[in-house]
Order: sequence, then structure tokens, then C-alpha cells
Amino acid sequence: MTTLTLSRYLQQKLDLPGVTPELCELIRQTGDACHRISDAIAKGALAGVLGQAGSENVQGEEQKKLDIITNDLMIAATLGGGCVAGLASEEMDEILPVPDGMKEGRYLMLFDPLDGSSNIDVNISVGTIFSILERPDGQGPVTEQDFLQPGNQQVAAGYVVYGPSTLLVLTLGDGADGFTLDREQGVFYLTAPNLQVPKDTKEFAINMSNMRHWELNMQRYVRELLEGITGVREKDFNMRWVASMVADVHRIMTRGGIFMYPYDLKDPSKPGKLRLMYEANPMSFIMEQAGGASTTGRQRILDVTPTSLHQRVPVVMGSANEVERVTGYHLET
Ligand code: AHM
Ligand code: MG
Repeated sequence: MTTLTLSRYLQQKLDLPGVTPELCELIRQTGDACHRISDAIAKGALAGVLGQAGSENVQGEEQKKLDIITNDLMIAATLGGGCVAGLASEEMDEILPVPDGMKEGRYLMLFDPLDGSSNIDVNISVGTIFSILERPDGQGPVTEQDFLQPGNQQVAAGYVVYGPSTLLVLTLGDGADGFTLDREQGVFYLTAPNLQVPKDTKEFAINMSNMRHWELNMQRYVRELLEGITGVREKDFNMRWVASMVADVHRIMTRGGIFMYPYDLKDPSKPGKLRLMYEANPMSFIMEQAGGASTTGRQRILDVTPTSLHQRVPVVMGSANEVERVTGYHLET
């Protein structure tokens, strides 16, 4: 049984370039928020937290009560904690700078407080995703432009899966490590050090109901997977789709696989469903740190230059050889 707590783990990482006591403190604050979120989710109907809130977020999606509760918990744990200059969230139209009179820190945090929220009312795993950037040098109030940095500038990223147990996976740019929450103590313990995603796989995750809307190269790739052992791939593939990115990607972090939410022509104004800043960037950073790969189908996600806070991107991530194949098919056209 491991005894390394998240706090002590962070202390040990202080030798790494770019890791500061302030960054470690911000991650501890985020861990506390996720512990509270885990409690709220576990109480479910008993706490009256399920169902719709009756509002919409900036992207026109209906907000659940828990979307708002979890967003508030993330803000409460971090905004006044002295480590951030501002926050941005999938659930907030605008950035949230540290209010006047409160201590400003050097970091910017972006998060999806409740990923996979369509699963919440049916008691299936959901998650929280966060991405931490350093505020660029500058004076005056923090601006949206300060947040618009490519994913390769992230100093840390993590996700938490609220499943049968609550798991945090974290990277500080030195590999990816997994922690399990001891709910009674409220402490995360290191339980899965140095996660490694196998290069090859026989498992894929995609919402197949969109197949007719994909580009032809994506249709070709998946059709070949479905041909099985007698087809060009000469092996049988298995499919899994939880519809919570954190849960689908966590399975891949554990045993390999490929996760795709590709570009589709259903709504040409949206280049994919997932959000670059809150979902694709942090998950790509973690995936690469575990030896996996992540692209839009045409470009490494971490190299995409963001143009707006809530922008969407196609996502292909997981076992490196499989991601390379999908990307190769896209680049042929
Ligand atoms: P959300 O942040 O509003 O929950 O949306 C993102 C989720 C991802 O977790 C998941 O991969 C995807 O949406 C599921 O989409 P679909 O409904 O097409 O299965
Ligand atoms: Mg999400």
C-alpha cells in the first residue's frame, strides 16, 4: 500500500524546472475542490443536485445544476488562494480575474468542472479537467489574450474521474502519475506511478452514430477497424464509448486504445465537439507525457494556436501507432 500523498509528491517535484511552491499549492487547492466535487456527485439525488439548472452556457448548451455547483467549487478553492491571476471555465462566458484587493498569483487556470455531464443523471462516470499556464509578463489586469497560449505552454494539467473510486491523473511535464482519493481522510495517494500508454491497441472509442457526417478519411479508418481479422488490419478491434471524455481517455491511459471525436459535417460551424482549452489541451499534455500521441487528425493538438477561449477542435488521441495511422490518412487528402 502506497503512502505517498499528493502533498508530499508535489514537494518532491520542486526540483523540476518550472515547478514552484505556488504551482504546487494551486494543485493542492484543485485537489481539495475535486474532493468536494466527488462528495457532491456521490450524494446525488440525496443532496438535490441532479437535473437541469434552467440556464445555458456560452455555447448554448443546457446547464445542469451540477455544472454550476462544480464550477463554483473550483472557483471557491482557487480564486482567492493567492496562486492564480485569473480563471477560465467551459461554464463561464468570460475569464474571471482575481478581484481587486485579493492577492494575485502568477498562474492562469482553465477547467471543465464537470466533463461528461450528460451522464450525471444516469449515474455513469464523469470528471473534471484542468490546465495550468503561466501568465505572460505584463502589467495591468489579466486579459483573455493572456489565456490564448498553445497547449505546449502548459506547466501542469490533470483530470479527475469520479467513478467507482475517485482518481486524479496529473502531469507537471515529467511523466503522468495517478492518485486515488481516500474519501474518509480527504487525501489523494499515489497509486499509479508513471503511466505508460502501449503503442499498439485493439480498442477504439468513438461516437459511431456520427459516422455518416465524418470526412471520408475518418470513415475509411473506422471501416477498416470494423473489418476485423479478415480485413486490411488483420485483427479484431473492440469498441467502447462511455461518452465522458475523462472516462474514455482514462481507460486508454490504463490499457491503451484510441479515442476520437473527429471533425464532422453535421454542423460545419463547429470543427469538432470538444473544447481546445478545457478538454483537448490538458488531456493531450497528459497523453503525451504517458507516451501516447494526440492530434487534430492533421496537426499536433499541443501546437494549435488558440484564437478564442471556447474554440473547438477535432481530437484523435491514444496509442501512438494508431494515432499516427489516423493522422496519415487525414494528411493524404
Ligand atoms: P461536456 O463537457 O458538455 O460534458 O461535453 C463533452 C463530452 C465528452 O466528455 C464526451 O467525449 C462527449 O461530450 C460525448 O459526446 P456524445 O454526446 O456525442 O457522445
Ligand atoms: Mg467537457
